[in-house]
Amino acid sequence: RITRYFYLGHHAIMQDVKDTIYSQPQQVSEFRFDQSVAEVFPDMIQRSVPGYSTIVDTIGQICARYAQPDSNIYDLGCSLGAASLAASKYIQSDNCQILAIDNSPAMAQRCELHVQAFKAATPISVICDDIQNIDIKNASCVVMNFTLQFIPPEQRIDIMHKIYAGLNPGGVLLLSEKISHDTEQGNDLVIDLHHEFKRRNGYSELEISQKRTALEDVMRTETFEQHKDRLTLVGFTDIVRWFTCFNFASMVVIKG
Ligand code: GEK
Repeated sequence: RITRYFYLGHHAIMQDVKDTIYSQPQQVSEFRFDQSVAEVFPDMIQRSVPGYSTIVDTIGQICARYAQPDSNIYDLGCSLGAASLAASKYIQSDNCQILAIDNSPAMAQRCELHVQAFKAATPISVICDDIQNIDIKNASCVVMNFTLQFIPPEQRIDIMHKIYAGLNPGGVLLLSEKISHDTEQGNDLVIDLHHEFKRRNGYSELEISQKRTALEDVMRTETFEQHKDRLTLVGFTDIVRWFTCFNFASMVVIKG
């Protein structure tokens, strides 16, 4: 296989490993962010999440808009650091630092390599730990790009309280999630459209159905209303849904 440049968000990575994890029939076990997933992650997320590159690049731009001088930017569930790298590329405010956190050692190790390769303008520190253990303080931006969906639902409220408390006034949470539609008919439609997106990106029926089984108990989606209610409950005053494609949404959630 010839090595080509691969795009992680808008960042060229010299690696092009195709995701074939579910291409053969298998006894499907629960999805984990292990070494085999980390190796194929850029290909996997690009072919699975509609608008991923646009979302990552725009997160960088939004971080630049809200980054306050002398503050922290958190990227919770950073995987290989796509959002951190985009933020680092665009942030102009002085003396900011980006804290990129992931509890998967395989992801955090690879993220560290990417960060070192890009010599980011705003420094990025990669931390391998669970979001539950991380203190959020003096934050102007907190990014959760498709991470909250992997946190058990009953633990989500505490994380949101922690983020709200750690954000400075005028700070933002950048939240992207796979969401369920609140009618069965509408939900079936967005799921079908997403599966067609995956087929058109080369995934077979077998890959789509085995991945779905693997994610069943690990990724628990909620409706936009459920997200909105929780965000409002913890104190956020403005939820700006700036991206939607099928069952994927990105929001800027502002602390007034
Ligand atoms: C991107 N944001 O490319 N603590 C820390 N990390 C966690 C936890 C936890 N409790 N639970 C899951 N993760 C990235 C993409 S992927 C989304 C995010 C996806 C991590 C997990 O290890 C994985 O790397 C990430 O959250 C979710 O912009 O694969 O659909």
